[in-house]
Amino acid sequence: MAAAIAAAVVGAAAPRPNGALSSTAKKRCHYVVKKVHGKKKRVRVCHKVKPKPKPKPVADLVALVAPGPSTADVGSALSYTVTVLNNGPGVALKTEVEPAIGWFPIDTPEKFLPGQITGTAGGKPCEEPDVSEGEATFACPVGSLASGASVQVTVSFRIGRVSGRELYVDTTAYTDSRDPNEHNSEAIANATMTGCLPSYPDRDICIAPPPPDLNCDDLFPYTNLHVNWAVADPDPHHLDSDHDGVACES
Ligand SMILES: [Ca+2]
Ligand SMILES: [Ca+2]
Repeated sequence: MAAAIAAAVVGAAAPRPNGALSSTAKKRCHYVVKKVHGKKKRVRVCHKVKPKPKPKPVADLVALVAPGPSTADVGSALSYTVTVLNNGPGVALKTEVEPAIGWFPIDTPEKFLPGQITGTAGGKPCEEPDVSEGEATFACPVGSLASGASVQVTVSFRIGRVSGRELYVDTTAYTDSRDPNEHNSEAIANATMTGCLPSYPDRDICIAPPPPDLNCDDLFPYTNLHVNWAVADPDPHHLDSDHDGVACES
């Protein structure tokens, strides 16, 4: 704890570097006897006292996803709506809703452009999605949400011609306030993909029929985990050129 001889600042808060006085800085002062130029003098010594942080409001955010389709065609467009409600009792400060869509509802990287996955929260656009590990996540800032208030979050995307066989939209609401129940802050919707080619039954991968005629680079641009997988005739995408029943050999 820094102590300062207060000859120049007695009775006033210390000026901040920018010249403004701190509204929160408080001082606790007392007098001590010190020798100044050989003479004993009473000198006022002050210590800064940090204000106690205000307790955070308590706000129970609840995420509810509207029932969506239980199946979805590979290559089709989908939209999900999630309602985030503040069950109070206090205000939900800096509320943010984060939808995660998995896995890989996209085509090739060149086709993964802004706009392919979009979201809005209370009518305002969400941030651009971040794609990794087969999941697209993005943040939708909401701001303060009063007790009893709710906001609608809409997520829209197109399932790529390659996807998982199970799709999920996992939406979680966060707040800077204290949420006493984090379990109900998350809502998940699932759909099973339909229209997958039976020639490619491996690894829970769903591939749509041509056109276009896809190659291995199109299918798994972000990872090399999906090499050497099974192919059955008629192999509409011609992924097994040597006809040994294995596609995309490593
Ligand atoms: Ca909650
Ligand atoms: Ca082969």
